[in-house]
Amino acid sequence: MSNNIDYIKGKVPGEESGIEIRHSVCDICTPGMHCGLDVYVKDGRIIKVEGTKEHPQNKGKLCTKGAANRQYLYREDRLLTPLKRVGERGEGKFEPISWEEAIDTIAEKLLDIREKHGPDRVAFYSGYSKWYRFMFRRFANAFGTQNYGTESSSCFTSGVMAWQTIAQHHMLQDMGNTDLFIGWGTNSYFSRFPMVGGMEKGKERGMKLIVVDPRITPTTKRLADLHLRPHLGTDGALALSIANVLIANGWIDKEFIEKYVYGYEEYAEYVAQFPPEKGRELTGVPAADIIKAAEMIHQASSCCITESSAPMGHHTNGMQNYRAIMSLLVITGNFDKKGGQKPITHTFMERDCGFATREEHFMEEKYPHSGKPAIGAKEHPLWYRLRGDMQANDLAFNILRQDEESVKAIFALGMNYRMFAGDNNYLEAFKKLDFFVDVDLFMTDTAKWADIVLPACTSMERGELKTYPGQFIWYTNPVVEPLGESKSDCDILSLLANRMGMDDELLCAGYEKCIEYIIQDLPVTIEQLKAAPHPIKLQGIPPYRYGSTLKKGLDTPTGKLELYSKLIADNPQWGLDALPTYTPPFNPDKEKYPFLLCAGTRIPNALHSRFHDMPWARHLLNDPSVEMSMEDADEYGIELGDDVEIVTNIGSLTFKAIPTATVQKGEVFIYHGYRELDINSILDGTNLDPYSGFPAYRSAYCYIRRK
Ligand SMILES: Nc1nc2c(c(=O)[nH]1)N[C@H]1C(S)=C(S)[C@@H](COP(=O)(O)OP(=O)(O)OC[C@H]3O[C@@H](n4cnc5c(=O)[nH]c(N)nc54)[C@H](O)[C@@H]3O)O[C@H]1N2
Ligand SMILES: Nc1nc2c(c(=O)[nH]1)N[C@H]1C(S)=C(S)[C@@H](COP(=O)(O)OP(=O)(O)OC[C@H]3O[C@@H](n4cnc5c(=O)[nH]c(N)nc54)[C@H](O)[C@@H]3O)O[C@H]1N2
Ligand SMILES: [Mo]
Repeated sequence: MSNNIDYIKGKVPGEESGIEIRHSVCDICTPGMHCGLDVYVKDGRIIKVEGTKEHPQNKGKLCTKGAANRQYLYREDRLLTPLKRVGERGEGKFEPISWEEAIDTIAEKLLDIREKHGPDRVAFYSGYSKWYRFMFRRFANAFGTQNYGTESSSCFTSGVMAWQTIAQHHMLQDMGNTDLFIGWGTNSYFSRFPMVGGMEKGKERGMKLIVVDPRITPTTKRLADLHLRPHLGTDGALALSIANVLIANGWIDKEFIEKYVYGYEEYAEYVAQFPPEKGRELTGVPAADIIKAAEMIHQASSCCITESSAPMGHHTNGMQNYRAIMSLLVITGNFDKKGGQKPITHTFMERDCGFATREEHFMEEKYPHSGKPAIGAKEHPLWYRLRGDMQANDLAFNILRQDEESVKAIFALGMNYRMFAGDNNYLEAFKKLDFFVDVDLFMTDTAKWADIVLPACTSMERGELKTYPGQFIWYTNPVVEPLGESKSDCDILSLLANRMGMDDELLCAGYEKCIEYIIQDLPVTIEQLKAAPHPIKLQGIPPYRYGSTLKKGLDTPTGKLELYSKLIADNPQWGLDALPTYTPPFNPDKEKYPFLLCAGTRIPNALHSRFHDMPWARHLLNDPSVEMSMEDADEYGIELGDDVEIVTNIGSLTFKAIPTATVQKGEVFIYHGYRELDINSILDGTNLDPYSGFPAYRSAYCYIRRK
């Protein structure tokens, strides 16, 4: 008996303890990770989680957030039943209802709005979670609207759009084979640790590394051969200045340009305005470092640049800066060759895992081409042309206008209104809605505004398809029963599709049938995948052949890589530049607002809105803080822990000061997502990138006051 207790205390799996290890995935961050979990289960409850050694993604490791999966699943505010609002909207008063009543109410309301006002008066929105998106987009489109939008209106897509204007094709770094890797705004130690392994391995085999980051970080200190420190949001000028040196020295691939590139002459003429001294003036990077970077690119036999989802895109000039950066690879011929930037094969959930599925077709099939253009089409025409979906940063304004195009209902999966710059606009917009449904794991500040709240379950309580680079594929099994009456999002969508009588067999048939459709060309079945304890490697898939995309020809308007975008040039009414021109981050009055505010650089123990209320993660950095340079702290008489007020054109908030040698003078850094000190509530929701529609979270402007 005492032995048994010891086995239990020690959490030793086996018959004596009754503890079993089951395998699942962590779905807290993006499908780009989805690390393998060993979940220790006793009597139907999770008692511990560890990283799975055999898993190709994390090989046994877990980050701070992943290690908190048990606490996450059993958070006290987990939703356990469907809820119906009983108080005023936003008051947070609800009573439990049955699933039947919830689904009936939602179906009736949405169908009624569609009949009376048209399908475009309902918006379908997804927060950061992505696992259900392929079904959700199809659901919205089958309902009849293009107004499907996601958190990716602020994340990742700006870079994809930059590549679309250049190559009509999304491109990724071939880091495993490159001679020179440029981590442009990369600190993977905090935001995506599996990439650190790739960089370390590369260094072992002699790969050189340039990191471009205004801050000193573990990545710049431990891995960078050259650290370039531009001011926030000036990366476009830096790239153009490096290009200037490359062109002036003839360090470009003339043959490649002649054969494959459109608009080089116009581009070279523009770039002539950015000699290194001008580059220094605009970015703060010493001219010698700009020249050094160009030399390193010239000396490398191959070069690629990381895909960054946030630091480049979160500026008023974000997409243009991306284009300027990626143009460096175009003029040096580092495209579609070993160690260069590689065209992706679309596998599943925006990932390139080395094989193709039918996910894209599944998502596109029901798109209402003749429907009304999505919200944001007028404000951000390039976004609309390249994405076809709603730009969610325009949604609150659409509702606040209260005209014949204003949305009357939102159906959301995992909405966090605090993610939007100027998020108070959303609170005003919620008040104007006829109907609002939010599906979440927890009773969030957004769910409190809904009329119906539905309880979703986590990845450990459901089964789902997973794919990983290296031709890995898997289908997980639930490791515990869903808590309370919670259900998976895809089951909820399918219930609704049936109740609404949607003309879509696959959605009505449910998640597994949809997946069966998506993987129909692969040499495996769902049953085989479910039976495997870990992801399996698909056999017989031919590897990508470098050069094959160029050989086939590109789908851009000119059939070439476009330094000068023909699509943009042909649409002068958009008022956008066909070249990757540089404009400094918007600041209406530099004397009044001398500081650049970067609101969001990742911290290891938080993920957006989700971890601030979890003591296990929160205690690692308890106070919402503002990091600033030692020089500025001295000048303002600020010491560690002092209260510092951050004042923008919208409002002010007070944070605890962390003076640090890692930050440059004139810049302040604050993490987002805190409910009690929400930086987005004092950012300007109209300060958007005209190309992508992304908010300028990372080059906002402010002044500071010591309290
Ligand atoms: N721990 C943790 N990890 C996360 C997340 C999280 O919330 N917490 N969120 C996930 C999500 S959704 C995303 S999009 C990714 C983002 O992931 P990353 O893009 O890797 O993360 P960041 O820390 O935001 O930015 C990386 C570095 O870019 C620098 N940087 C900021 N602004 C600029 C700029 O204007 N120019 C340049 N050159 N560098 C700049 C920052 O100083 C920082 O060191 O992280 C994902 N991973
Ligand atoms: N100031 C500032 N703002 C930013 C950023 C920044 O850097 N600075 N970054 C931007 C970026 S890059 C991103 S990606 C966004 C973050 O995007 P958000 O959508 O704000 O991300 P989260 O806070 O994680 O919120 C997601 C919600 O989904 C819920 N959820 C989790 N799993 C599931 C599930 O399986 N089903 C359902 N139905 N719900 C689930 C969570 O509980 C949470 O309430 O924020 C953006 N906003
Ligand atoms: Mo993101």
